[in-house]
Amino acid sequence: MTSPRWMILVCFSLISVFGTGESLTIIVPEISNEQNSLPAIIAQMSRAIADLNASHKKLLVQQSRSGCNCNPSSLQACYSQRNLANRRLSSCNSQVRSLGAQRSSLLRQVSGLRSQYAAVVKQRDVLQGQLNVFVRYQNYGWKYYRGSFYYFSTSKANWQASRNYCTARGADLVVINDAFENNFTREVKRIAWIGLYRSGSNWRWVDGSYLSSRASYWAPKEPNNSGNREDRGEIWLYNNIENWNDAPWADANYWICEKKV
Ligand code: 2F8
Ligand code: CA
Repeated sequence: MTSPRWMILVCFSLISVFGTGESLTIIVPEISNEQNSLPAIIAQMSRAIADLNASHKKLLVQQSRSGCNCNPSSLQACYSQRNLANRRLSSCNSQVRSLGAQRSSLLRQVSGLRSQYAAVVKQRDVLQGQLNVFVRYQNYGWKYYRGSFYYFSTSKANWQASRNYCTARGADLVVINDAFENNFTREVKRIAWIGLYRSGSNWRWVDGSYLSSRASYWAPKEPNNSGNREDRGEIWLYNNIENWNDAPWADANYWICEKKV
């Protein structure tokens, strides 16, 4: 049934039937034995042709979607486009990797800058606080010397009242830490309370520290606790480097306040 001879006959018959309209038996009388099966064969071939047409249509649709024609030059153009697209994709991938690395680096920088910013904000607040102190004590008319503002009183009071005056202004009676400060405070040129008091057998400063033998400027033979009632320190022989005396807290003296900045 599927021999070439048979196929030729079928095609010839088809041409005869569809092309000329003449009867098959007239043109090819010798294959009359196969006449009965021809309609089935024709129907089968028609279906095959219909299937092929459908596949062809499908391929055309796919081709049009892909934007490529299937002739050799179009295919070559498609390959070139594919290769170009691949190169661009590869370049994009490198850029993505490079941008990823840059992003990580930038994130590290941002984190570093955040820490720096926090540190700068802290410094700014410290400086702002110091500036506020400066403005405040300048406005009080206090004198600035080596990191502190000083107030030299113009009236007299006992040791505690003198101290209260200072603490009410955010300061305290002066703590004399070294020779510079000793010389600066002697310039008061008056007997004046300082922030020194007896605590049992020790002398202490109002900041809680104990009097150091390396920075003590007692006048000769002082402190002597004269009359057994001298428990506070004062600038006394102010013309001398060693000028302090112990005196009763209730005495009325000038005083010196200090505010560290
Ligand atoms: O001679 C030193 C002596 O002088 C005065 O007492 C007489 C002082 N008194 C007062 O300042 C109140 C003593 O402290 C001082 O030791
Ligand atoms: Ca004394």
